Amino acid sequence: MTTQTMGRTQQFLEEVERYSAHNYHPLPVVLVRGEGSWVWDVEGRRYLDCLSAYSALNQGHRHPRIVHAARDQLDRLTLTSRAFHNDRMGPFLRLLCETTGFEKALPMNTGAEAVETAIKMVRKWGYQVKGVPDGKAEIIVCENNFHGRTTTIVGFSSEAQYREGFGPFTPGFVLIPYGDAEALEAAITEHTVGFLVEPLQGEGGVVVPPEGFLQRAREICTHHGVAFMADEIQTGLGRTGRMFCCDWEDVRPDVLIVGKALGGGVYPVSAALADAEYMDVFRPGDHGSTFGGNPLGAAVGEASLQVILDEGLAERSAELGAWFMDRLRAIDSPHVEEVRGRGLMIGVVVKESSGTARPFCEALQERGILAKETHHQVIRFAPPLNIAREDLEWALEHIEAVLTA
Ligand code: IF1
Repeated sequence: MTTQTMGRTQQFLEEVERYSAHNYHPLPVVLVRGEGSWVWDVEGRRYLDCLSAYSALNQGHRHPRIVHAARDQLDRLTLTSRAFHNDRMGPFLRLLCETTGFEKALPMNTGAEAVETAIKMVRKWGYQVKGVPDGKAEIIVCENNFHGRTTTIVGFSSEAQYREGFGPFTPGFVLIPYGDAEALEAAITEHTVGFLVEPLQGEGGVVVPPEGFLQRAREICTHHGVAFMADEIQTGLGRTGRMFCCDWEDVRPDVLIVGKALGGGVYPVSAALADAEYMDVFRPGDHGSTFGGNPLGAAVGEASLQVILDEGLAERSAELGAWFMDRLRAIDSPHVEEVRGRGLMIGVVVKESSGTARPFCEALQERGILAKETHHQVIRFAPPLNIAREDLEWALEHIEAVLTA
């Protein structure tokens, strides 16, 4: 980029440098418009979005049906709080329960809030239903997990940077290696109330667990009366080629946590779902949030879910993802250790000898492709699930050029 074309970008970068907390290290691109799988920056350059806001844009940027639902609701009613009812929450939760096969849903806003909701629900279930002594509940989690950024959640992260300086942390969490069912069984005590797991680890570097791990963990949880809590905030809603990633092993969790694409990239919408045995531990006033279940979010959530169902985005992710992964694996690159993932949740692992993933992401940006590294070595590819095959064909030319440079 020449200096003058950097003029407007530079101006925005300097403003953000001055006024924003430095809690991210974004690529130096300033986006102004999004449409489907494409975004444009202040210089008028076009990029293919291969991050989808960490899988919150499964339906692509500004899907017309979702934008219409939001615009329509904006002209009617946007927020009531849960002190009163509104006419959108019921239909949304009904569709969500029918789609996921759970009896009840508790609507929240961000993924972390839905994870916290699940933690509180399972702890209270542990005390009231399972009979664990008060204050003794334990929840088992995995190394390399990512479940959000609250102090309770980062307290059970294995990533030093996510914990540094934020203690003291919430007790009652036990770490086991990801994918190790025997370690899960060994970690269970009479105080264990839940096992919280991503069925495929996203931030952990697009890590697919060993075949059968989810099924084995399900059996172990059933046997010991431990709630199987699936965090499908990133892997859910079609991203891995099935409606939910647990579906790959026909596993039904006891608690399902969803977010990100549930809001269709238009509004934050999340939820924790479970059958009455768990959900009914909540009594009026136990838990909630100002915006949870608001009519605007509910209208957007309903449209977002309907688009995924009507456009068969899970099936499309499976078909397109398998093809894309094959093409990525066919690239004869001296830098690639491995290509892994499921559906359109793909990680290209860069060899340590080739440095880190960041320079490859920067080279891709130069060629009009936005991808983000995770954990130094992995280039994450997660485009919208309705991306056109020809757009991926176009991207493959550039990805090959970058990976064979
Ligand atoms: C950031 C990571 C991804 C998630 C899973 C819960 C949440 C997330 C499996 C919390 C959120 C986001 C958060 C965002 C970047 C992104 C991310 F790199 F941080 F880890 F996707 F991998 N469970 N992930 O992936 O949902 O509260 O954010 O709505 O914090 O940097 P949230």
